[in-house]
Amino acid sequence: MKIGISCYPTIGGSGAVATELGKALASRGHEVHFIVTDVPFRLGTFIEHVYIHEIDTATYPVLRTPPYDFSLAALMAKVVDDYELDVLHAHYALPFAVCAFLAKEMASRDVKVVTTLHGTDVTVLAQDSSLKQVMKLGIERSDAVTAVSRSLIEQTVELFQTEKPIECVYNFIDTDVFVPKVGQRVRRSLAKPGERVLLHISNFRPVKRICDVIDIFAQVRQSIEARLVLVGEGPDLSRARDRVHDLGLNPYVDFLGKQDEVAPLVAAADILLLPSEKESFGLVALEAMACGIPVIGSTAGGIPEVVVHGETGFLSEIGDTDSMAAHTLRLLEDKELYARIAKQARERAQKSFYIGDKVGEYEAIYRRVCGMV
Ligand code: GMT
Repeated sequence: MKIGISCYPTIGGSGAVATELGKALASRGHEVHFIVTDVPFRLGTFIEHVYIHEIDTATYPVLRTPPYDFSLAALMAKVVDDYELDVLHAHYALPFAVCAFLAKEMASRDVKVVTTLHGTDVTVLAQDSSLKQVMKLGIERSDAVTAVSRSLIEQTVELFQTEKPIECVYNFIDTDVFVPKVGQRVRRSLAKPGERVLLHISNFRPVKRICDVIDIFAQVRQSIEARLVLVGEGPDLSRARDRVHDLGLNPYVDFLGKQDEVAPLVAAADILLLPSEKESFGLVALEAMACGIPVIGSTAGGIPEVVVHGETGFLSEIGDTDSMAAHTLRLLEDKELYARIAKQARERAQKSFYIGDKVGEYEAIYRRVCGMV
């Protein structure tokens, strides 16, 4: 099939999922066209069957802001016609689902639109009434809509009061890339022998509760030698730096900034911290599990669908940093418990979130909307 994919190219779970999906589809012989503002961060070098179309936004003195969304929709329509696309897959409702709807109206071919809801498109942006209606249009006019967890489906149905069927296709992981122990060399450069490594990776937005990450670490360090490794950047980065400074933790915390290739870093850690306020899925939790790293997190959104409490990590109420710190210490002080959770985490990642299965689920949806079944 010929599939167009639009996503945010910058660091973030939705872009990572869309890019990995595109690469996997191309490896299965599909022709994949990324229609984007920039080359997606995980795309890497040349890949057979993959094409990239970058948006060129019009500027003109009378325009207060460049009409990016219209340029995107126009480019989508052009790629649909020029390359005879069967499907446009929009990752993140705003603006991609709406632009895909416009492109479908403009194109000469009957292209089908599949929209995948990733999280804050629904849980944050749709709280704004001026955006909610336009998102509802994008969702309801899609030929198929998927969401990355059951929790996100429930929230979408409730918020939009929509009867549009929404299918759950969980995020997936390549367990040949996210492998236990590939981080041993990285670990030696991050921590001294005997020091335990706690890791958090995110886009440092308020929903990630970065100060909770630091508070959990502060409590853990009162009992054991440990370091905190923070990967990523975003609006709460300076708050995080201030908190670390105020708690006198500077010597024990590393801010690594944005990193493209996180597998060796994840595998170098002992614990992944994800205390989010909102989290539709938590791709990083799955990445950690695949590396055999237990997850300590909150029960927000779809996290419990990924991390099974007591089996692949431990979950606590949002904001309960005492409980999260206690779970972390228990895991780090009980070798047998740690080994059991680590093993179960890897097994769950392999069994329930296998890349081949999830890509197959998307292919089945494409075939169905195109009437190929
Ligand atoms: O919705 C967002 O916050 C953006 C998005 C991203 O691009 O990072 O993250 C969401 O999509 C990921 C991939 O499906 C999920 O793993 C994240 O849980 C989700 N983030 C939130 O719900 C906060």
